[in-house]
Amino acid sequence: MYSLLVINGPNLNLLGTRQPEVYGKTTLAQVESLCLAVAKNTGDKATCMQSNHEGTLVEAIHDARGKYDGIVLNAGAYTHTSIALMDAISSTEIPTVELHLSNIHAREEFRHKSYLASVAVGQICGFGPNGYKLAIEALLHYLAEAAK
Ligand code: CA2
Repeated sequence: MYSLLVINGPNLNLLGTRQPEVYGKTTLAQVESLCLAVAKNTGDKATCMQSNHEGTLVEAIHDARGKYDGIVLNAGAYTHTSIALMDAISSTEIPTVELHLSNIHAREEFRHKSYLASVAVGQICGFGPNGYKLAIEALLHYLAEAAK
């Protein structure tokens, strides 16, 4: 059984309540329920958290060491700005999948740059809430392969 931490960053608490044309109608609570169900279905465990604060996200990644086998991270806009989050991921060495609801490469130029991509095991974007399912499945597969 693997323990996964699903982290959502700034403004993702607003999911389903604003800009449905960009981010859809699914709420964060529904996304988190999906994550718990996907992990439970494979006999694994997911824990979800959200914060609008960069330092809280950095500390959540630090605290994940020894507690979680992998992280699914939608860092929101910090993806495009945060060397601190990049350093947190690389220093904890916990396999991390970078996740975005929207296809960041098909949006504004400033969203094309991700500081997290170089330290993540991979990036999933553009599939809406189903991306969380894909990210958990990819991470579980990665962990199982790494354990062989
Ligand atoms: O597509 C994604 O998941 C993003 O990480 C979402 C971030 C954005 O800055 C990234 O470039 C891509 C923004 C999250 C804002 O979430 C909202 C949800 C509902 C209403 C307003 C904002």
